[in-house]
Amino acid sequence: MGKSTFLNRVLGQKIAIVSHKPQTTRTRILGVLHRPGAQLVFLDTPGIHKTGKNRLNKAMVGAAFEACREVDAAVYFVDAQQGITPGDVEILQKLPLGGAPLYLAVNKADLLADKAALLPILDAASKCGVTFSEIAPISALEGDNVTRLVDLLADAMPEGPQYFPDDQVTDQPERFIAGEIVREKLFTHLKQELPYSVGVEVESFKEEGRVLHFHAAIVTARDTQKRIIIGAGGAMIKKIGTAARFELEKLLGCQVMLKLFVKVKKDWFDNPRLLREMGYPDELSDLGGGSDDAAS
Ligand SMILES: Nc1nc2c(ncn2[C@@H]2O[C@H](COP(=O)(O)OP(=O)(O)O)[C@@H](O)[C@H]2O)c(=O)[nH]1
Ligand SMILES: [Mg+2]
Repeated sequence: MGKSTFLNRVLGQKIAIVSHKPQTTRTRILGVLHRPGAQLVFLDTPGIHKTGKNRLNKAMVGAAFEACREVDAAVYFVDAQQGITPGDVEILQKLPLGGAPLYLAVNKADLLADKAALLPILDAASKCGVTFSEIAPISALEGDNVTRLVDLLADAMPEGPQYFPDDQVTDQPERFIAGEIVREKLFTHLKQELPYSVGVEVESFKEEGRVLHFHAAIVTARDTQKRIIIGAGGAMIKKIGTAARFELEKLLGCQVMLKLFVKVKKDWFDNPRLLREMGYPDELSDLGGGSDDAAS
């Protein structure tokens, strides 16, 4: 839907990983936008999707719902090619926003050949029974209308203290972001369902001189998956490692020595201890039940 793409675009810097597969984001990602005289704190969340599969999935949906309780405004994302579905309306009615204003972003407007196709979507959204403060067609990827939406959000914010120092963009430690970048490359390079059963555990993240030594374990559930991730003669893990290293060096501005290995831990995505170790807080929720994505 483009929630993470939107956050990165707003901050002008990549802090949330993105892929063409749904449910790439597994945790709540906080990003701080500094504007003269104002500070906007964004929470990017996993998409809200049908749960019931495993503990990780429930924790992901739980994180999205929990984030709603903390915010002064929320933006729900739909795809301009799909419009607002009955599943969206069902989720929207359940969001625990406590009266905080709700905005609808109709994203990927760039993919519509004819902008007139937006009109029936905007019409349907305004009649769906949910009250939106604004329905905004945007392109998170190309930036169309993004600043205008952020301006509206800024106007909706209450006065408050400065929560973060001027130079802080996120609350995620660099070592977690580094692990996320490896996970993004797994989503990019592995086919179909495999990335969903893979996690990344950062084993060490140390600067020595001007070189960053970064060791991470790719955690998977089965030996067959391990073999695919390693690939023939190690080709796949090499490709993933090279892509991750390239991006990390760009992000951190230093040389990175990256070591990746693959571990098999059966049912790690149902194991509370392993989930916690990999940075997935255990906010279980069964509130989900629709099909699409939300963000706040
Ligand atoms: N064409 C187009 N693609 C987009 C746009 N926003 C996001 N995407 C793509 O949609 C996919 C999902 O984006 P992502 O930000 O990971 O969505 P999330 O799951 O809601 O966080 C990625 O392949 C993005 O490049 C947009 O405005 N236009
Ligand atoms: Mg995301």
